[in-house]
Amino acid sequence: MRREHIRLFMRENLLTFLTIGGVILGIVFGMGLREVPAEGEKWSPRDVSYINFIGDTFLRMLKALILPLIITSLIAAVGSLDLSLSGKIGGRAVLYYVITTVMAVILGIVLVLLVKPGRGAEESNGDIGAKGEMRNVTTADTLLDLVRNMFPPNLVQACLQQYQTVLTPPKTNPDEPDLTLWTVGGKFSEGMNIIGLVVASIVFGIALSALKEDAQMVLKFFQQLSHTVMKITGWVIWLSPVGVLFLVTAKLLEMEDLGEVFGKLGLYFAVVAGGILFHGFVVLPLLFFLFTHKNPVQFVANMGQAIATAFGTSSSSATLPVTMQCLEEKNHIDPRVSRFVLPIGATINMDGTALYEAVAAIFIAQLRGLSLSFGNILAISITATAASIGAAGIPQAGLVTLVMVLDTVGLPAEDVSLIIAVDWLLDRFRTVVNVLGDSFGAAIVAHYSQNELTAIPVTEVTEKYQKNSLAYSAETVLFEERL
Ligand code: 7O9
Repeated sequence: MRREHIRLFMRENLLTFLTIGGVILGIVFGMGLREVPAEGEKWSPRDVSYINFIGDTFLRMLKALILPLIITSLIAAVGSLDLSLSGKIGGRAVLYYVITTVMAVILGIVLVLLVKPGRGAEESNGDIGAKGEMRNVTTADTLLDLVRNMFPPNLVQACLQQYQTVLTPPKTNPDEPDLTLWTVGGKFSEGMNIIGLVVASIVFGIALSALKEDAQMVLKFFQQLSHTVMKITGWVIWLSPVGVLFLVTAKLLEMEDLGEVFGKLGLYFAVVAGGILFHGFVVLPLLFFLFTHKNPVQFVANMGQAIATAFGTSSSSATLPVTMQCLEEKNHIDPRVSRFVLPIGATINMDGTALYEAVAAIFIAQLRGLSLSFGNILAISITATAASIGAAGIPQAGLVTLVMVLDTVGLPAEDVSLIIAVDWLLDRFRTVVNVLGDSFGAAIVAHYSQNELTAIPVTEVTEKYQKNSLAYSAETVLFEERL
């Protein structure tokens, strides 16, 4: 009886175990292989690129799914709801995003002020790479770019490029320190304009739902397309154990000095990692339990596949297809909610990133011996929240958003280099919690929207969902009968 129970459990979660095993093996191999080259030497970039090859191929497949997935899911989900209900669901999601992001930032700030990792820490001398480029941005321009990118003039171009304000120094004084005196221009730079595509897909979905029967075929088309993408996701997911293994191994081989993570920057690392994990694995599960009265441990366990993929890829957008699969197939969240709120969450809800940016800015200020007023700390919290919301809409985000936060307290962009040595590892933790935050959000919103959702007619999307949960309960019943 017991054995049967365990076997069924193992079979259902085989892939998750394998993927978590892949992450662990990746760490073991990475650490082990680092010792192979002679003392003081390391693996050549070419060797690392061969090891990374398999992981990179897996990542490419996941990334290929993002564009079709977000467009079709948003259109299908919003199109199958009426305007007022999608407004309510969207509103609830955004409310959740803002509240949890602010909670994450406050948690981070409290921790960094209590622990003071910057007092007494030595300065590390990481490489100052992007220095020259990072200097010429102002926070105002960056936020305006975000809004501009919401309304792309050309939707095909939006799949490839996003708009970026560029500042050029006055000819008379190329070293002019005051950026407001620089000439303002603009250009399109590499990278999908995700905010623009999300907005356009939502508008398209609203139009479909407004047209009702007149657009039934188009709606059905997008719903079926969205299923098709999820089908492919189901195949790609089987590659994740091997994919994450090689991604993690290659990353560990590529890193200069692991000593720095646990040495000079150790306390900083501990504050960020501790804060992020506490938020994702204690605060959010508690909120989930308070709001839904469901078991958060089971919920998180069901997201295992997505968590392992997030850690392996350090990209919540590449993990999005997996997150959606876990939410719908394992946690049985209504696809009309998950397909609507998950792409939005992946774009604007980054609790881990917000916490990280606030802690990083205060850590650097402590390191520099700068004393921060309450006003400074408030400014940091607001910019860190805004930066995490806007990150996906800002060309070449990543460190630029941290530069914005540093800017609020007058710290120079170059200071980013002080923490770059541990960023690659913290990124993985941030990504895990960003993905968890989106998932809890979808579940809480689905819980509050249950009654309204059952009131509207079943469409293709719901049909599949109900089939799934039927199949699930049938299996459970069968299993219980066997007992
Ligand atoms: C982390 F909606 C989607 F899936 F289509 C989507 C596509 C792209 C959503 C977001 C993006 C995107 O470009 N995001 C992005 C995220 C861009 C720049 C920076 C970041 C921040 O990433 C996190 C971090 O570094 O803290 C983290 N790596 O969650 O992926």
